[in-house]
Amino acid sequence: MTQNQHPKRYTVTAALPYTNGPVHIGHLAGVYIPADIYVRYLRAKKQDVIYICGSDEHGVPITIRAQKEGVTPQQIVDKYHAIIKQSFADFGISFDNYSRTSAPIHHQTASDFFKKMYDAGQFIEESAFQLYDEKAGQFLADRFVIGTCPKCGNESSYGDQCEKCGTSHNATDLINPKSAITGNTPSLKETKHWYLPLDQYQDWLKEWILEGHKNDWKSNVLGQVKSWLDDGLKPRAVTRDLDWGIPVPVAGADGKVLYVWFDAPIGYISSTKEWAAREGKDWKPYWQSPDTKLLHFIGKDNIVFHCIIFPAMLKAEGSFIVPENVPANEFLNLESNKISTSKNWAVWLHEYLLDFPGKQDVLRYVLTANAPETKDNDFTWKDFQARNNNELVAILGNFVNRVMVLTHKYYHGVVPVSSRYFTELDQIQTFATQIGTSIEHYKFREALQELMNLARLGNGFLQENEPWKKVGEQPEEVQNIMFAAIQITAALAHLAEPFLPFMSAKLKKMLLISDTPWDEVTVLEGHYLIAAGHQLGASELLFDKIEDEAIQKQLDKLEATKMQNVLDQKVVEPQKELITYEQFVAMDIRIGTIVEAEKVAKANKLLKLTVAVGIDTRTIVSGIAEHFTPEEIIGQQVQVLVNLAPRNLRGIDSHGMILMTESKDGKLKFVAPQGEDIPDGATVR
Ligand code: B3M
Ligand code: ZN
Repeated sequence: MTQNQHPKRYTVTAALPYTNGPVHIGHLAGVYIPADIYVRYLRAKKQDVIYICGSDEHGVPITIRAQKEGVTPQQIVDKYHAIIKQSFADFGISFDNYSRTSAPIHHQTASDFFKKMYDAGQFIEESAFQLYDEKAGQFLADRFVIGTCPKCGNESSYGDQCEKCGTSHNATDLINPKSAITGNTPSLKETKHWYLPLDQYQDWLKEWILEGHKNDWKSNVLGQVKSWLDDGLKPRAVTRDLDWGIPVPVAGADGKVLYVWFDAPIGYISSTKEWAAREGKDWKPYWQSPDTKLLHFIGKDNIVFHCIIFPAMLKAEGSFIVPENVPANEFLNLESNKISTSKNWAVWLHEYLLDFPGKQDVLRYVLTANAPETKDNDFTWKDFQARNNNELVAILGNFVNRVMVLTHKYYHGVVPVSSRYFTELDQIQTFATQIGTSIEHYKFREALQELMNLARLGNGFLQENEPWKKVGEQPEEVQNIMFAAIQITAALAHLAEPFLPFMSAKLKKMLLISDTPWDEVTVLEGHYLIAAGHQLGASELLFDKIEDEAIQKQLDKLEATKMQNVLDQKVVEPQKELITYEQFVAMDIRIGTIVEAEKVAKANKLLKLTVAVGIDTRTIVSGIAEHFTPEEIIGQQVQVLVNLAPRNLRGIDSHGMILMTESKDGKLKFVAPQGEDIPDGATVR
């Protein structure tokens, strides 16, 4: 396989998000920001590039969400498609087209694709026994069934894929399968499906990826592909017995739809067609011409589909190119826990913007600086705050602000004439090249570091030359210094664009400059980014400090989510067996007052209480030490089961039991009498 060193055009795709919920920081960090940086950079390099995405509106996750919200799948996809599309736009994710797989053009494209393969005899048609939920009256495909992963033992693997080890399997491979709809153990029922004989593509895949791309694909991607190929590929069903999806376009396939992972990647092609129709272009070269570089940006759970199944489909269909790289990222965690839509453990983009309006670039920055490029990574709000305050504000913002303010102060904002060239300016070109090389190698963290190093260089330059000290005595030297500092500022405005597009636009507006191609972001003696005499615009702050309160608010929100999840999991204990009235009245429950309390040595949970129960004052050992200090419960009225046979706990005889209950969040509470004064010894019945 030859490398496309100088492709004529680029087709860049980002995974189509499922429209079963809004998008969160994990989506942005893993897929959409890296791809966005890449395409923005290519555009600045004046390359022919399209950035393609859309909503993935089929598949079981949609149906499950619809059932949960009590609405139709169509209502679900309409709702989340709108929210997702808006979030991407808000964060400057610069798709050339954002489509949806419910669009007619997609149904047509996916149907045609299947039909062409079908007509060429590329599927195996086979009746087989599949999992069936008698109670729900439907077959259980994909996420409708949960069971133990045959590969890693994860007990909550889906029917088509284990999220823990990434393995993709058939639902019937699951050990101990259960219906996600009714919880029932499914039975087996015969049904006809069409299978893609992946085994026939094994050798080709091996040569293309493991030989041809062993040096340029990321090791996490190669590792997964290798493990798949080592296990040996098997035929995979590409149709399902479901009512939500694209109908299988052949006779005798009533009630069957295309498997979502068959239709979704074709969505990249349909979205490209939609773009081409709108722009008056031809979509074909972007998918069929060997001088096109096709790239799929995805998360690690999508590797097998983009590196094995979709390429096999493209190859089988026959008229398409295959991807030249599939830069997949690992996962981003949130405050040490896995991001989860169902557990609401996420920072939702639309909610972030309500709390941090106008701060899109701060999140873009933090997510890039922390991108899970080679391993899973953690997003924490403290780190978010620190990176904003110590990096964006203190380094980048500070440099730009000093340059703007001083230029306005000394020269009314007019770029001064310079008579001296500082060799520091040579480095601007080096930075542009290094940042570009890092981006081309999908090392976005490294690229961003370099950008910040240019800002550091600017700060160092001002610090070293101290124009503010020389302004009285050496006005000409101050002009030279400020002229150079303005060049660095302009370079930052251009080179920051792929990462921080909002800041870049704002800074260009402050400098009153327009876009410059990446390769021309160079300063040499006699070649400058901003000429002497140019009038700068008004100065504004690029970033501002994020205070502790704003961060605490986010942490409190997560704490509340955690609490809610505990509550949601709490089940009311089932009723115990019936007892007789005699058994009930046999219990002697009295009101008492705790008069003394002390810790029991070497027993974390126990308190030794002295309780006045009217009849007498007695010792009771109670397991409440983790919930109360001795001091706070002295004087507390409680209910006591006084005729419980004495028990010896840690060498102390306990004469009775204090009645307790538990609050929503699991804290023990006394069942104390309310209101009126109740004397110790009063009975409870
Ligand atoms: N919708 C899976 C996901 O969101 C899937 C990606 C499709 S890309 C063609 O993780
Ligand atoms: Zn597994």
